[in-house]
Amino acid sequence: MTETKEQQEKVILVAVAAGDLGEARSSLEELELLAKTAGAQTAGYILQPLDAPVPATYLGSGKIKELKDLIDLTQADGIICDDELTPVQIRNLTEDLEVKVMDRTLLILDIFAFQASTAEGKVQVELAQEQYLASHLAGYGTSLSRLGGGIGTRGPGEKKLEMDRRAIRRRITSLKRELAQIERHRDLLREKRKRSERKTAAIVGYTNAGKSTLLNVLTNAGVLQEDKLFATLDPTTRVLELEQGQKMLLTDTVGFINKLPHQLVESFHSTLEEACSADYLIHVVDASSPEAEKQMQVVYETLDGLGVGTKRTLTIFNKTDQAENYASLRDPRAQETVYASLKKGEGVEEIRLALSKFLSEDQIRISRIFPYGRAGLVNRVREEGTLLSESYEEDGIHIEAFVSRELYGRLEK
Ligand SMILES: Nc1nc2c(ncn2[C@@H]2O[C@H](COP(=O)(O)OP(=O)(O)OP(=O)(O)O)[C@@H](O)[C@H]2O)c(=O)[nH]1
Ligand SMILES: [Mg+2]
Repeated sequence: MTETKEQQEKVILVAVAAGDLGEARSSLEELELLAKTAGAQTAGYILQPLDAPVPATYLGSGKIKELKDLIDLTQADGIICDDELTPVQIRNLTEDLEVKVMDRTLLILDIFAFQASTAEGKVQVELAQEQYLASHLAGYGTSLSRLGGGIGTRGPGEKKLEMDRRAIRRRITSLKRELAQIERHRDLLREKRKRSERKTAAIVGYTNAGKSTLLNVLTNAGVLQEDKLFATLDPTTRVLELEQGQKMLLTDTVGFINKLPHQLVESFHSTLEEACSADYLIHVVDASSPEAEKQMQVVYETLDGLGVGTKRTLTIFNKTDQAENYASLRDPRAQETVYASLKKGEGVEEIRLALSKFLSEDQIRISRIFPYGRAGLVNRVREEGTLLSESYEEDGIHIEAFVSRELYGRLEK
C-alpha cells in the first residue's frame, strides 16, 4: 500500500482576550501564521473578551455553542487555542466539541519538531514535547494517537511520540542524559572560543525578523533564510572580518516569539546560552511589522528571563523596504542603531561600522618591536589577539596586532 499524502488539517483558531483586544487580535493573526507553518488551514476564528480564561472550559458556555456551530459549518478537524490549555480544559473541550483540541504550545512544539535538523536540535525538541505530553496526558488521553497524524503527533524524524505515562518518563530520562552529553561538548567548544579572546556577538530577535539573512549578508554563511517562523533552530557561528583585519564571531540562533513555551526555553537552554556568553548583542527587529514594539519587548523579556545581563547592543531595524513609519522606532537599550533592508543590502556598511566601533572600544591596535628574548609575549599576541602582520627584523620581531585591554596592560608592564 502506498501511503496517501497527509491531508491538510482544517482548524478554528480560538482566543480569550484578557487585556487589550487589539493585542489579542494580532496574537491570533500570529497563531494563524504558526498554523500555516505547521501545514494547517484556518477555517475561522473565535475571540472572546474575558477577564481570564474559564478554568474548566477556556471559553464561556455561550461561546462554546457558537464554536460548535462554526465547526459544523466549516467541517473543521480541530481547534487551536491561543494559550496553553490545562488538562481539564483539554478534556472538557474534547468532550464538548468532538474534534481535536490543540493549543499554542502544542503547535509551536510541532513546528520545532518539523524544523529540527541536527542531533542536538532533535533531542531538545523531543524532550520539550515529552515534557508537554507528560503534563497534559490526563487531558489528551489517547485522543492524539487515535486521531492519527497532524499537529501534535509529529516527532523529530517522524518518531511516534509515546502516549504512555511510564514510557514517557523513561524517554525523558534518557533524552536528558543524551542532552547533557551534547551540552558538555558544546561547553568545551565555547571554552575554546573564549580562550581565543575573539569577541563574539549573538544575533537575537523575534522569529522571522531577518537574523539568518544578516549572518548571510555579513559572512556568506549560507544559512537557510525563509519566510517561515522558526526556520533556524540550531546555532551557527561564523567569523566576520571587519576593516583592518579586525575579527568577530557571529552566532545566529533560534528566534523568540510571544508566549514561547517554557518547555522549549528549558530544553533549548544551552542553545540560548549562546546569547548569555556573547560579548555583544545584535538585535534584529522587523520594522515592517505593526507589532515591532511589542516584539522588541518580548525579546528583551525572554533575554532577561534567561539571565542575559546588559551587553553592548546594536539594534537593526530591518525590512525598511516594506515598512512605513520605521523612522520613529527606537531602542532605548541599544548603544548603536541602524535602519536597514538586509534583503537589498542597505545599511550593511553602517552595521559593519557599528560592530567595528564595539571592537575598537575593547581592543587596541599595537605596532611594536619585541626583542628576540621576549618570544613568549609574541606568542601571547598570536594566540589571544588578532595578528595583522609580523616581520623579523634586526632588533626583534615587528608585530602589528589588535589586542584586548587586558593583554595591552600586560604588554605595557
Ligand atoms: N522585505 C524584506 N524581507 C526581508 C528582509 N530581510 C529578510 N527578509 C525576509 O524575511 C524572511 C525571514 O528572514 P530570516 O533571515 O529567515 O529570519 P530569521 O530571523 O532568521 O527567522 P527564524 O530563523 O525563522 O527565526 C525571509 O523571507 C527573508 O527573505 C528585508 O530587508 N526586507
Ligand atoms: Mg533564522
